[in-house]
Amino acid sequence: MKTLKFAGRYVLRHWWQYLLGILALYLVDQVNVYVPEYTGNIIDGLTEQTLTLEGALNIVWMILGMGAIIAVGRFCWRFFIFGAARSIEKEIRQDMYGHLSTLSMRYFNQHKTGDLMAHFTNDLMAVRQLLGMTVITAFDATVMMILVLTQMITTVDPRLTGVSIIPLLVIAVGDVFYGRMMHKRFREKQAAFSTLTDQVQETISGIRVIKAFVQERKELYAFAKTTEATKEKNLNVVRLQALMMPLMDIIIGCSSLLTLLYGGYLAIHGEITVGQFVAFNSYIGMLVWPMMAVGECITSISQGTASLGRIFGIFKEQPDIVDSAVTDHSITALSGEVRMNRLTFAYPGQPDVPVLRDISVTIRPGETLAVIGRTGAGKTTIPSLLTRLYDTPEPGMITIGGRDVREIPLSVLREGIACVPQDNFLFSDTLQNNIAFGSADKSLESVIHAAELACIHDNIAAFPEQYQTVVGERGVTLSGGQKQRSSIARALMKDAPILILDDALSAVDTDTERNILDNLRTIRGNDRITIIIAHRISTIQDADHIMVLDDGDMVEYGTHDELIANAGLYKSLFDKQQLEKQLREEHPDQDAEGGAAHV
Ligand code: TTP
Ligand code: MG
Repeated sequence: MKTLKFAGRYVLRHWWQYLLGILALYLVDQVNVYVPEYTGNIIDGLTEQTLTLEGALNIVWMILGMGAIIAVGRFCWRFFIFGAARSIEKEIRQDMYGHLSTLSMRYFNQHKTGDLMAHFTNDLMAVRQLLGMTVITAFDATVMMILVLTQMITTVDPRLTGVSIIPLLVIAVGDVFYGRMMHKRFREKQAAFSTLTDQVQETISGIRVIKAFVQERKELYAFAKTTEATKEKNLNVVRLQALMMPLMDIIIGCSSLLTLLYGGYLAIHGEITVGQFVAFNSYIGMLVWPMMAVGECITSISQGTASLGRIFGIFKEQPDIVDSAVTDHSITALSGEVRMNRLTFAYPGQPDVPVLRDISVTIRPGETLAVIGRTGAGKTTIPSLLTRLYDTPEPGMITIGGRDVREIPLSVLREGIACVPQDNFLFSDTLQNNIAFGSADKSLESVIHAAELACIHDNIAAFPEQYQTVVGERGVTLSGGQKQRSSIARALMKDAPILILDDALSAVDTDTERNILDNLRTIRGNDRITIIIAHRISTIQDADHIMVLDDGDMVEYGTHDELIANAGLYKSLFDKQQLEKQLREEHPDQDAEGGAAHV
């Protein structure tokens, strides 16, 4: 019911288009049914030799006029109703996109990208079909059926009408069953097709792995199986269609035969004229389509409403993380210290597995906090909570300038934090646009300045198209380290009070790393906060505070010297990485890159 109300909101906005379209449709139908009557009049006039040339010409003009009205009318109903359906499709798509982007990470983690994409393609198409073609078909079929039957009964003969429509009723009833069977086969066909596209997509994105493991042949066999299955499902649809057409012809044939026999009998006995007989045959032809349309409408309505339901499902979904009653809109910028107060957090859906336990730290403006720990220790979870991709279970667990993050307007919070995420993502766009992505100032000078600070300028300057180089799927592929540094430049462009680098230097060699860190120290000054997450001690040893995380617990906290003196996990990591460094220096040929020694 709510789904219908949801669709109704969009339809009502276009009510006048529907009204004009339906009026045009009605006009076309009304005129259409008179054409056989006039043709019949000519024939009767000819047989009874009562037709004068002038009378014949009048009728011809009438028929021509009707033809013109039909043509204009057909254009109009298409124009108005299809136009409305396309507009509604666009509006729903736009609203859906807007709504989807407000939803929280939880929603995106729970839904597959492919499913979300299907809402924008298949489901919207079914809705457009429902609001366009199905509206037309349902209205047209009903009106046509009523008008033609009335014409047959009033202008020809009720008995003949009764006899000749019996076979046509079989079409209407049979069509419902046909529709059901077709629906099932059609769904199977669609499912097979989406498996096929999934497979192609996965093979293309995984092509490096397939080649490296020499699995091309195996993939080809697997693909052959899928294409075979798809062909089979397609043929299932075609077979049913192929069966249907001749059956339909037979039934229509029966109807014509009955008309011929009984109608001929009536004509011979003078109960109807020859003209009426001819007109009646035309009417029978006009009834076939409405009968067939019944099944079509039922299928399309069931598909369309199902799709509408799925789309409505997205709109029902409420974003979890929004500005609320506690939000203080007088806060317009981030300032002050960042504090974590006994921070404990578990991801939604796994409340019994806290990934952070009882973490308390304070970072004052001008300071740098480093976070180090094994993979899965909970490091990335800290920036996710700071930027409110997820909310802390209790207020006060994370405060900035003494205010809980929930009290800070979401846009102020996120604009005030520049984050280089671990899975640095570049859009299929130019490097200039990628680096300037989050900032109002998109000038090339500023972009170059940020790129210089992130030590990526020299690489970019060496590309033939420099900052206009398109990266991503349609452009050049950057190395892991180049990507990381471009993402750092993007974050530096924002010049935010809080900067977070999540494992953002892991693919950068140690010399470049040093340069970037020196640059950071210079530009961050003594009023901004920097949080660096890393695996490599060389990245973080100069930080003001170092937090060592182990399986969600803060096992050590202090400066580099304090932690070394502490002789705990940090010291053992340090010793291990020193040893690896020594080994590399003794055998430089084995690892020329000086890559990250992972904890
Ligand atoms: P992270 O905080 O992502 O771990 P990390 O950043 O320390 O690891 P890495 O060095 O590899 O980047 O995850 C901590 C734990 O939380 C981990 O066990 C996985 C779990 N987790 C979820 O359950 N759901 C999620 O959405 C994420 C991101 C993590
Ligand atoms: Mg991480």
